[in-house]
Amino acid sequence: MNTPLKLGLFGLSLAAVFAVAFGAGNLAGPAPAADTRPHEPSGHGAHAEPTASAPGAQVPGGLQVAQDGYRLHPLTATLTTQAAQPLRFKIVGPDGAAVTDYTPTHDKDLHLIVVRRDLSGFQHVHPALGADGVWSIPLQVPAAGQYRLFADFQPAGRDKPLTLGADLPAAGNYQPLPLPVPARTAAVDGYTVTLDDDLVPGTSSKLTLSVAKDGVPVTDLQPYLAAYGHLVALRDGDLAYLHVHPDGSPGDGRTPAGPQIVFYAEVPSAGAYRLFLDFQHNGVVRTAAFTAVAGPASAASAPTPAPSAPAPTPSATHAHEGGH
Ligand SMILES: [Cu+2]
Repeated sequence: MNTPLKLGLFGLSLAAVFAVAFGAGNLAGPAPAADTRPHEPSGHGAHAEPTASAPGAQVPGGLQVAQDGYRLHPLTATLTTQAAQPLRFKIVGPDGAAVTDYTPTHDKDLHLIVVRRDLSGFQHVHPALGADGVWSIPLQVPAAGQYRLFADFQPAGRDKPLTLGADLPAAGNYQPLPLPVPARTAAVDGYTVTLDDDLVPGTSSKLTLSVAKDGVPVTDLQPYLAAYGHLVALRDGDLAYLHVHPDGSPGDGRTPAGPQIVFYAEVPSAGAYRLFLDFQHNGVVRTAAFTAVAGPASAASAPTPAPSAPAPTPSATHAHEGGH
């Protein structure tokens, strides 16, 4: 590097330093490294702000084990297929201590989703919180493999919920299953659930699900988690956990008890998603699962099935403690 250029770069660096130090962006004309505007606490520069706040532009939840100072800390090393064993974990806060105070969302301090990384074996459960900040629940998974845990919670004092994710293995002979093909209907225990809308990439998508039993529309759904349904949506490929919220709540004077349940889901990209709807009828909570594709059908990854495809998909299992 020749001397004049070196000096020139040195001058530019100095200009940047001065620009930052004195907030004088015009001190040396265009100062490429200097951003005199105050930085957002999130660390995003002002330039990134408009897109970062647009729906779907944020990093989806559930992809990180730590975010915004909070960390999901499993205290159990493995899951088991043999019998229910305690699964224990804590949420460590920015102060390094286990979080013990939460703001309930959908009636619960924390929602725990457990699903195998091939999107089979879904469970949505509610662990118990100990005084020491340790969450615990007896858990058994249906088959061996690598599982993803999602903790969906809102620490007290924080203005929005957070979803952290961590992997835990269940030892054994792992037989991965292909993603079920996209479908408009899902059957569970004599119920048929129909998905009436399409996922739209990059926006908040309205999703209308209709519940029928033996072909008759169900109009007496029971409230479950402060809604007539609870929907979890995971992106195929990386298991991004979509933010989904119900439209209306039981008793608000405008939300019927079925047959339709309406949600809004923030769909970050084109591609395939697996939707899991929990709904309660006649005192039992059931889960209907769908594969849906946002954007063109070609957006869904379509891996070629193995020649000797392993057999039957164990249906999504659903474990619930009582009391709902
Ligand atoms: Cu829950």
